[in-house]
Amino acid sequence: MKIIFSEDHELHQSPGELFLGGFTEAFEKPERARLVLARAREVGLGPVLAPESFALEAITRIHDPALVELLQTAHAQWLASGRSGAAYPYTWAARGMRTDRVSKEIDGKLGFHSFDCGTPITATSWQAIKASADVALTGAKLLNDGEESAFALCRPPGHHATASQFGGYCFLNNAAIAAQSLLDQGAKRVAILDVDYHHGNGTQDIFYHRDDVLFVSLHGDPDQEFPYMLGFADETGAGAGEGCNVNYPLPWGTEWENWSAALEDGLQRINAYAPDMVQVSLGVDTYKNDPISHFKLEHEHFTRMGARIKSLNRPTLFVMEGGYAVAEIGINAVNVLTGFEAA
Ligand code: Q9C
Ligand code: ZN
Repeated sequence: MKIIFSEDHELHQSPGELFLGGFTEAFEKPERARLVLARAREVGLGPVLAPESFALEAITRIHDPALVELLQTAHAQWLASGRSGAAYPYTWAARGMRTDRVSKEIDGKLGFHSFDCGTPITATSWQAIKASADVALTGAKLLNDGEESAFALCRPPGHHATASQFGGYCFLNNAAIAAQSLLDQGAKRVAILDVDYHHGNGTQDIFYHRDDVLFVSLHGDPDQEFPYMLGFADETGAGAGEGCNVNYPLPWGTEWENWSAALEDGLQRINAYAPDMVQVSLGVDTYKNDPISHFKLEHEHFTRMGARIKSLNRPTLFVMEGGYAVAEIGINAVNVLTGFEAA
């Protein structure tokens, strides 16, 4: 399986995040992608390719141009307003406040285009964000050119980002951008299977009213888990997209037995949809030792996950999302890919 990877991911490094009542080291850090790449090389998964550079139009097929511009200019505006360090949003349009206008001040813009405080923008973040989208787009192009599978080793991740808002360590929705690219290159239907521990609220929201993308997500019950305000089972799509959104919220402590039962149901839904292409939003924060998550999957379960995804028998693009048990992220992520290839 070809691997698409850019060293430019290193250019995004969060100075830290709020956690357990203090400001601590960020969980989403460059070492994650380094270790996934090292493990892929160690097992000889396949050749490592640099991404092509795509025009911003591929991104604005999904995202609000105002978000794309803010991601490029936010840090300079932050410095111009007299601050140092990274640009952190900290205030949002809560109920009763105005969402029909955007402040001219950087703090107002950051709040308008984000939904959490854990996703800071540094002076060089944009280069990493753009490279991550290019990695996903290059993967989509490989599938379109006839590859049976590819691994887009994206960082920063993407599935929490909506059309107009960043958050959850995500800035641009790499998976949504890639799926749109597949559709624009001729696919009629794309299924996205999101196995990250957290609900892919951005991907769901982007495609919620559409029937050309089926979104299937297994994740921590939002009654217990980030992002708390989306990802419930009664969210089934709307309008033309009714029936094209499938959520499996699962409780803290979920082990392989119940996780894989939900996966089997999701695979059936994908088969019934008969997609031309499949994408997997590959987060491995379902691992038992993940420091911010509460599922109980073990190394071997990631291998079995990959084998079951192979049963869909469709061209498949894996797009890297979360996973914060850094010492074991390489084994877990690459186990999915070798499990897929061996099945
Ligand atoms: N500070 C992804 O896995 N909040 N994003 C965690 C701990 C945000 C996870 C709380 C979690 C976002 C791509
Ligand atoms: Zn996650």
